[in-house]
Amino acid sequence: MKTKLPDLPAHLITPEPVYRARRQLMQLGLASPLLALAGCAGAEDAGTPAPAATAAAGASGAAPGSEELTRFEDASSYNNFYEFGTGKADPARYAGTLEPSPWSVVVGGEAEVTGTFPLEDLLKITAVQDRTYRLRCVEGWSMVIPWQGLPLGEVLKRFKPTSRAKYVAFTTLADPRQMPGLRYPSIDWPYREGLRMDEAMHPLTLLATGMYGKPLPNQNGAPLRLVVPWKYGFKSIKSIIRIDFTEAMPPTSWNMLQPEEYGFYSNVNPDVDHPRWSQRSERRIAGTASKLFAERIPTLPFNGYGDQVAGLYAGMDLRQWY
Ligand SMILES: Nc1nc2c(c(=O)[nH]1)N[C@H]1C(S)=C(S)[C@@H](COP(=O)(O)O)O[C@H]1N2
Ligand SMILES: [Mo]
Repeated sequence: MKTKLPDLPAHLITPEPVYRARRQLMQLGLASPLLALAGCAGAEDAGTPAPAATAAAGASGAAPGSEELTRFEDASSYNNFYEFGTGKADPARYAGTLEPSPWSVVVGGEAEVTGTFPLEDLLKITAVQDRTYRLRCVEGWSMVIPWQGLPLGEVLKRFKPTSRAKYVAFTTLADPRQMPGLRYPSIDWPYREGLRMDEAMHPLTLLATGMYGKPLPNQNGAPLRLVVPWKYGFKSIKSIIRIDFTEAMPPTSWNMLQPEEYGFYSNVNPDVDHPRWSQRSERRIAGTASKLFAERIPTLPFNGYGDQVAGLYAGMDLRQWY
């Protein structure tokens, strides 16, 4: 059942102590916005700092290179959000026109409870948690981001999916008035993603509402985005307006565009190269490095979360189901 996969440092699998985000923000001179944790009820009591966890992180030896947090400035200025353009700086430059409030999400498909739900109601389902995760883009860069959000599974349970619900499909807003990138047919809008039900219910899967102790910046997918840390970044769909429970595997944007390059599963896998990019290694955008990209580090199977998620794919050929 358990394959031999490297352990992930404890600080990346336990809820991130709030002190760390606070320390980071103090370094940035942003300590005060933390006090305005809108809709972030659970964040303050998510956990007391655990010195043991910090020690374990350093001692595990499994961390390739630095596990420093990516700087907030980098995580919010080097983005992929094609609805605002395909350049890395475009989302930060143009996402000011996105209106994350008021916001509602349509829940449909194979569930007993369906309808249109104001974001505030979704946020009442369960407490916001702190989760620091690696985000690995298929382009070969990665970040370490302290997110705040709701475990997706806790939210989905509330809608009582039926036994026919095998997958969950997610859809991003597609409003040309708010999103200048929709002018270009870079993607068949709206941006779509999907997970198998057990992936969606997995405790690591997060519906993020904030990062670094602040509401999500528009360019990072305000007000609600998915974070699936063991999959390539493009699975982490931004600015979600629709969640559908489906019986069939749902179409997903990158798979529709380039099926040979992007599979449905898209689990981080150094052994399966993207036709245009090797997935063996990555450049971490992190911490105190004076340059944007740190040195190249090896990419880990399932982005380092294999001990928690490899079981979801037991018996599957991961080359075939890339
Ligand atoms: N709606 C939407 N979601 C999206 C994207 C996008 O273009 N549109 N880009 C994806 C890709 S390729 C990555 S790597 C991550 C980047 O998230 P970040 O900008 O918060 O680091 O968002 C993903 N989610
Ligand atoms: Mo990406």
